[in-house]
Amino acid sequence: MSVSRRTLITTGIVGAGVAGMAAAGRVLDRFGLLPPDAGGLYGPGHSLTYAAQRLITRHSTAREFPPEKISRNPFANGTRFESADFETMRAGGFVEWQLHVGGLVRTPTSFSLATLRSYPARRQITSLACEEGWSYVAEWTGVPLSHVLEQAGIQPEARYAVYESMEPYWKDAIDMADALHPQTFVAYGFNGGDLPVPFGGPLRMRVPRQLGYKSVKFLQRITVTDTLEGHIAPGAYSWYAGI
Ligand SMILES: Nc1nc2c(c(=O)[nH]1)N[C@H]1C(S)=C(S)[C@@H](COP(=O)(O)O)O[C@H]1N2
Ligand SMILES: [Mo]
Repeated sequence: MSVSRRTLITTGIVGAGVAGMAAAGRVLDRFGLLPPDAGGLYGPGHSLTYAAQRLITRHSTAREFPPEKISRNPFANGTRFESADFETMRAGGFVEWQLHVGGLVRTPTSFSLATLRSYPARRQITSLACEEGWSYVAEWTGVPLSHVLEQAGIQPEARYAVYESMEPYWKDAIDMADALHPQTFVAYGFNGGDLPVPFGGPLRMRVPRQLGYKSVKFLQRITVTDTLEGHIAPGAYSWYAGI
């Protein structure tokens, strides 16, 4: 689907005044450009930002860096996750770790780390940028999320990938444009080694085109859906965090 600038102008999105916001919202929705939290905290301004970002960045890639730019002291945020079940799995080298993929897929499938590692590995040196202002550059190794989803078989109604951590609260979602984007990884490697626990090991989502909070750590479950209703509660963070 392509929306030309002319279409946007004639439908009144570009330069829309406050009165045009509701109409613009309907048009954005028709073109799949309305973020699911549009009616919430951020309102029409946020929707227009999302629409503009989507039109401009749908096919763009996050900046990749040369190896010498890898941060010497990357900062691991929120490392206080404590769970007896997690510690048991850690003691066992995470052989029991499973990534469950379900929802709008042909075959709900659970993947062990060994299975994920058996798929063609991809690497990227990208920046993880926290909304608080700090960032670091690291090399991530993993499987493109698109590959994992294709193993389970994506159904045509799919619009979102909802994903959850083993850590309570950490549940988020991306649209299919980001889920199928080649830089969106299910990552198990970090700077040449295994992904360390403080950085979300053994497995985390890596969404380099969005802010750090979308890169959920201790990834256990992905559910493909056609809506976010009933899956994602409007939170403190904006749903779309494109950079
Ligand atoms: N499970 C889980 N995932 C998480 C977080 C967290 O606290 N727990 N923090 C998020 C935020 S706000 C950021 S900025 C990044 C931080 O990644 P880092 O620990 O590699 O620095 O992870 C994101 N994913
Ligand atoms: Mo963050």
